[in-house]
Amino acid sequence: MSIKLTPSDALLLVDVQNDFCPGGALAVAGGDAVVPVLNEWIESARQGGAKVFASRDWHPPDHLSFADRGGLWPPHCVQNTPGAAFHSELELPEGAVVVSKADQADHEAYSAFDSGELAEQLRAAGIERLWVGGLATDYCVKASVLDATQIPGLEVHVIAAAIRAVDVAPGDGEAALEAMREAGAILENATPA
Ligand code: VGL
Ligand code: ZN
Repeated sequence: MSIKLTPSDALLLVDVQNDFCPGGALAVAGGDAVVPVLNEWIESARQGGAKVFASRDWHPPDHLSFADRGGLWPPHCVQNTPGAAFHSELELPEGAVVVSKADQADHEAYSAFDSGELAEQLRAAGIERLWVGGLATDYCVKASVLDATQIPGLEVHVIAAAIRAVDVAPGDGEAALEAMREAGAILENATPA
């Protein structure tokens, strides 16, 4: 099956940043493999007049999620560093809206919906279907998808081929898929037209 995107569709690219790709500070196995898949969806969005949103993890150097502050993670996605940049092969279209998150030192935010701005932008644009891919399945993709499923009238599709998990514990990625399905998201195997 192939999907044709329309102006009432939006694509949400979650944290496709260097630090989550091989060689990065918090590398996700196969993280860069989401890029060519997402580029196809981006092209389809361009052709169909769908909106494109790209979230980014955007931490200050003293973010509370970093190990030196007792957090879970090595320093990653520090604002204005190469690790925080989008993957260089990601073909972000003109007019893509960048959503920065977790940019306050004392607040963690895995969800692209954390600030409330994204939900408002989707509402204002009359978006009825949201297509989500990116990194990482078990953190920011999951948190964003779970929040999206709470928006009345929004159909949420997770692009199966365009997500990869951190898997801090084996099975975390699988559990995240189950949680997203349980919340009403559709795990999508279709390709874009
Ligand atoms: C993420 C761990 C820490 C993510 C962000 O984007 O999934 N994971 N910060
Ligand atoms: Zn982070």
